[in-house]
Amino acid sequence: MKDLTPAQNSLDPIEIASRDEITALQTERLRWSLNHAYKNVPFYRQSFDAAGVHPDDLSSLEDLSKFPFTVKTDLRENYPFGMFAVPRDQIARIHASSGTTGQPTVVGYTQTDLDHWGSVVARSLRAAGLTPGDLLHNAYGYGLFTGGLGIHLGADALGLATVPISGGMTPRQVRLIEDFQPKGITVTPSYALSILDEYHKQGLDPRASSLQVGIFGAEPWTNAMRAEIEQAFDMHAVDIYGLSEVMGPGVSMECVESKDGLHIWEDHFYPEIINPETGAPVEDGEQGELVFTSLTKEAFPIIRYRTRDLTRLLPGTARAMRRMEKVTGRSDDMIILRGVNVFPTQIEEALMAVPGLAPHFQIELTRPDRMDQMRILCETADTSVDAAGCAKALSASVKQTIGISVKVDVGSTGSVARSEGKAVRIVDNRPKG
Ligand code: DLL
Repeated sequence: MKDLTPAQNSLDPIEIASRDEITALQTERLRWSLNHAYKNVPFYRQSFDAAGVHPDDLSSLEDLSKFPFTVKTDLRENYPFGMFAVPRDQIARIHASSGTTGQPTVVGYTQTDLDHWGSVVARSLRAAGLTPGDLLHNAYGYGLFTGGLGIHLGADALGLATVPISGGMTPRQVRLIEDFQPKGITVTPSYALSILDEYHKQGLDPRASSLQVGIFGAEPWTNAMRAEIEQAFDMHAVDIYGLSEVMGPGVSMECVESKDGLHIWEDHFYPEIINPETGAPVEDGEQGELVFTSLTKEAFPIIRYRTRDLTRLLPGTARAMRRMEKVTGRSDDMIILRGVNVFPTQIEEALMAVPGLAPHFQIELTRPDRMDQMRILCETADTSVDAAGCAKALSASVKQTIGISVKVDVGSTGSVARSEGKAVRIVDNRPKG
């Protein structure tokens, strides 16, 4: 793999600023953001008043913990535009979450917000080793989802040439990578695996492709998966994180030269980690739920938003701004099986360690005889593999490393449902209620 480390002089000054400079900028911006939300969004006025706090109560960053949290249902209850802090005619873009679990969450951006979004995504793409003039194959979905259009904004801002292919039509994805010779690909890790399958189906060698870096996010994925993808494509694989409520992709990004977690672009997004049970902030380095406050957003300021993503904060390395560790999972995706907490990423890690298994999997939950049961559906990498042996090896490894008994069904190649965007890892067939 080629060394893609960006030139130090191509970085934004804030990427190499001192901690004091970052703190000073954050404090000033946080004060602005709290005031902006309080003055212009009735929801925040009510929630601050109810908690007995006022934006003027903030004199240092630590004071933020006095302010109330915002959760997904708050956004749903203000559907569609109730959380906007600017008049409708100043909104330049709308995005929304898919709403598979309820009412969609609608977010808005002013032109200035879009410019900021473009700049943090540009910074992220540069951290992945892309430079002006490079060709980018953007296979995140275009539409209400922030993935496709968010990456596109940043690619424009950095001066890349974008192939806006979006997700789906996998044979065409392979054909265009082969014909256009992009240097980078932006895609969910699970859809990258579908593209990889298609390479093999067409009898093409993915290691011979032009791709030098893949920028993967929008769903949890493990370092074991990184190793698999890097090996399969002979390219770097780096992690990009974000969520629509906070902006979209580009809230944090892993650097290609260090691959040691994701630097949060702290000049725009202020992170905290809290204990998910008590809501109390925890020290850097401790695991908990990630909470974000926007520092510059005009249309949709967001104060102490509980992401439900579990991670921890670490000091800066390749950049001055702090890192978040690769997300273990969402608290909503945590399965409690007979008292043991399990995340799909743990199953992914166990599965990737069994030779002969393909990296595709789904977890089915059922409740026979009022006892929760987990079944892992996965598949062999090719026809020569001993499926029964692999099933035994995976269930033994899950028992040993996670401490739970699971059923494993190893089907033939192609038997597990494929993703064209975010993978559906858990199929919950337990009785409702
Ligand atoms: O998934 C934004 C995005 C698009 C990020 C493209 C990266 C690349 P939402 O649809 O609002 O936005 O979903 C946000 O996805 O709270 C996490 O649970 C999960 N997620 C996003 N990136 C990562 C990642 C986009 N790198 C939700 N690792 C978040 C783990 C991620 N989970």
